[in-house]
This record gives sequence, C-alpha cells and structure tokens, in this order.
Amino acid sequence: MAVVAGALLAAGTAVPAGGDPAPAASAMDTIVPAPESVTPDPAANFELSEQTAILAPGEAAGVGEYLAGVLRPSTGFPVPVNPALPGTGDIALALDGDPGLGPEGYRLQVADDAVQVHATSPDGLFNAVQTLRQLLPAGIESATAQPGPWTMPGGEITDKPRFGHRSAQLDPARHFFTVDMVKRYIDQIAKYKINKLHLHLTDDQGWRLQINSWPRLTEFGAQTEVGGTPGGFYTQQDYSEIVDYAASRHMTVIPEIDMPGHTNAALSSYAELNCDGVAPPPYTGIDVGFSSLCVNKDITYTFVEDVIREVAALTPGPYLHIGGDEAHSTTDEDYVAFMSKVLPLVEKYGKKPLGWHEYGKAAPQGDAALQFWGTTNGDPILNEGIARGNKVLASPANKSYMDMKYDENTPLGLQWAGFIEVADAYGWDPADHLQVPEESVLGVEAPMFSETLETSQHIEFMAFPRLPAIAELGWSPKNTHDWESFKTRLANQGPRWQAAGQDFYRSPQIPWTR
Ligand code: TNX
Repeated sequence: MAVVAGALLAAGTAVPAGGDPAPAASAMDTIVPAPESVTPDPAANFELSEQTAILAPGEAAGVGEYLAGVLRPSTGFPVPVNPALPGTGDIALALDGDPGLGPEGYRLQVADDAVQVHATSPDGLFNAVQTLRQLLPAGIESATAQPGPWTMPGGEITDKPRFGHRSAQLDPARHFFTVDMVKRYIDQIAKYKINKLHLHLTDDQGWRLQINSWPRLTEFGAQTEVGGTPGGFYTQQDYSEIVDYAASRHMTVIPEIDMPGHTNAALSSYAELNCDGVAPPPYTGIDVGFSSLCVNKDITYTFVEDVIREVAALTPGPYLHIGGDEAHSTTDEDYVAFMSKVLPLVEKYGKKPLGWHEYGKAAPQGDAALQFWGTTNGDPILNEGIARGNKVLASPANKSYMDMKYDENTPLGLQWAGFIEVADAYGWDPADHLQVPEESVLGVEAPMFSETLETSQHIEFMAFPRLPAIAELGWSPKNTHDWESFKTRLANQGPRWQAAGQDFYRSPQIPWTR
C-alpha cells in the first residue's frame, strides 16, 4: 500500500486510572485488504457524533442504510439516513465516482468536517463502507453501546480490486449449517470484500437443497450428515433467503451440485439412478470417490436436467458449479461422456459452468471456468483450458483450504493438503502460483469443507485469520504484497472480532495487541 505520509498516531490511547484504555482510533494504514493507495492527513481527523447523518441519495440509499445499521448499535447515535435537514459532520455516499475506479472501486475522503465516498456503483460504495468501518475504533463492531470517542483518521483512500471474483465456500453437505449460520458467515466475510459465496449443496453425506421434481432428495437424502447426527436441508424458500441476504451484502451465490461423483445421497434416495437399480444406504463417513451417477442411463440426464433447471431458476448469478471432482469410480471415458452431456444443460438454462479443474478433461467451452484445487504449482489442464478461453479460479488446497489444520495441534480440520499457517495462506500469488497469465485468473477462493466442522465457532476458528489473507490476495494490488505489513494489519483485526463476538485462532505468527 502506498502510504504517502507517515503512519498516524492512534488517538485516544490514554489509559484512565483503573480502567480500560479508551478506544483507539485506527490508523489509515491498517486496512485489510490493503487498499491501492492511502494518503493520511493527520490534521483532518473526523469524529462521529449524535448529529452525524448519512447522505445517500438515489441508488446509494441501500448502502447508506447498511452503514447506519453498522454504526447505530455500538455508538448509540441515531445516524439518520437522508434526513430532511442535513446534520453536521455528515457521511456522504455518492454515485459520482471517476470511471477509472471501475465497477467495484471507491474513493474515500476523511476530513475534519465530513466524510465523502465516491464510487461508480452501489458495489463500490459497499466496499468503501467496509474500509470505513475499519477506520473506526474496534468497538464499532459491537452489538451493544460502547464508549466513544468515534474518531476516524483524516486522509484519502483510492481503491479497486485486482480480481473481480473473490469467493469463500461453505460445505453444508458434510455437516448441515442453518440459514442463520450462513448469514452470520456472509456478514463476517463481507468485511474483507469477499463478493461470491460458493455453496457445496450436495455430497455423499447429504443433499441439502429441495428439488421439487425429485422430492426424496431431501425427504430422504438430507436426513443424515457426517457422524450420523441428523442433517437438514434448505427449502427453496430458505435458499432464496440466503441468495437475497447475500445480495444485500453485495455477494453473489454460486450453488454447487457435485456430479458425477459425491452423489451417494442422491443414489440412496432414488434406486433408479443406480446402474444396478439398488439404492445404497445413507453414508455418514468421510471417504471420497466411491459414488457415481450411472453414466449410461437416460434417467441420469433427466435427473440432472431437472436439478439444473430448478437450481438455475433460483439463482440470479451467472455461474452454476457442477463439481466434477474425485470421480474415482467413473472411468475417464465415462467421465468425459457424462460431462459432455451435462455442460450443454448448464448453458441451456442460462448459466456458465464452473467446476473443479479436472472437468477440463471434458473441454468445456470458452465461458466455463476451472477451479484449481491442486497442491502443485499448476496443472497442464489449466493451460489447455486457457487456450479454449476458460478462466481459472485459484484455490490451491495447500494454500487456501480453510479446513486444513494450522499445525499439528489444531483440534479441528484435516491435513491431507498439509498444515496451513497464516503465512502459508498469504505467501503465494494467484497467477504466478498457477503458472497462468494474470488475465486468465478469474479470482481466488477460500474453500472450507466441513467433515470436522459443525458450529459457527468451528467455522470462525478455521476461517479467521486465514480468510483475510486469501481476501487480500484477491483484492489488493500485487505491489502491496508484504508479509510484515500484512501481519501487523491483521493483528488489528483481532479486537474487532472480539468486539463482534466472533471466534478466531490466535496464530503465534501474528503480533496480536490484545
Ligand atoms: C477434497 S477439494 C474434496 C472434498 C473434500 C475435501 C476435504 C475437492 C474438490 N474435493 O470432497 O471434502 O478434499 O478437504
């Protein structure tokens, strides 16, 4: 990050006798992910007050309301949005940004009498708001009223993302997560400018999305989960509620229906989907690669088309993820035959295919994207795809998998791709690591499979502080990449997570301040 003047001194760090330190204002150079450019102006600190209003005309109003919702509980201030009479010391959000900011960029100016945000779209304003909240003391993240002062450091930030696709994945198939748990995670990751949520909705252990034309998928196939505890599923209304909530956080849902492998829950729900016509029992272990849809049966494609049609109709985003990983019990020939029939169905219902990178074997056409989950520095399949026009989503398992243990003592998680400490999650470059040109990188993802994860606390412990590392690789310009800077900025997030009542792993690599 280009910091033009020296770092600001945190205001209000005096320790009252016998009390907690007064909340510290944040410095302008502590933002995660690192902005493109930062110009502090220590003479221009701004203070939120009882009188502060948010001015957000027209299409900016939604982001204005969202910001007010962040500020009101902890400050206890009324923070009206678009009041008839402007207050003093207002925060103005305007869709008058310079076109050079692009669709998601913003300019944020903090002066002593006002805060001004400029963007070309509500997405850009929303990104600015995530930066703005990090400029306030950590207590701003609390759900209850906290003592001020609510000082923001003066200066200007100009910012836009390196990649337009910055995703996180959840796996409610291995252990089911309620709608409220998914919403909680959406709120936590939106703070780091993640703009896609990939939901792994089906696997051997459970089918989690109601499909009206095949009701037993959830009536039967959703009843269990890993370990044999009761599962669960999203009704179509629940799923739409998640899609809408994500949209309110400027995030697009990418549903994954994994096939032809990872399908025991479907196969156990409908005997006719099995080559031998016999339904296997539900599966509650954590092995992979043993199940396959029956490639040579017509009903398989009726089933797949019905599912794709219903999922596509419920999903506003452009991508539909069709899995394709670990099809170890399908021959290569059958795999390619299967994908060649399925890929046109995705296009037929108006979606672009996304899949785990091995589905590149089926040569998906140009607008499809390959999600790399390997543990090597790349794979020839990626460059073959790029030659066809495919984009690549970077989620190397030994760098970005939030379900890998931090080290041998981590009580949760797996270790098949190795241990991933924060420095490992941060220490790679999406294009260089995949050995592909920058223009072919769609973006980055932090997947989190949930064989060992059952609660929101588990999710938070594994995602934080590593998810912000992946988010920074997706957002920040390459020339800001610097571990010493990152670990110090990350340390500043700890008190924010504490104020928000969110768990995280106190990695010994990070110089936590509290
Ligand atoms: C591999 S990553 C899988 C998943 C497992 C995960 C556990 C990928 C495409 N497939 O089926 O849940 O490892 O980390």
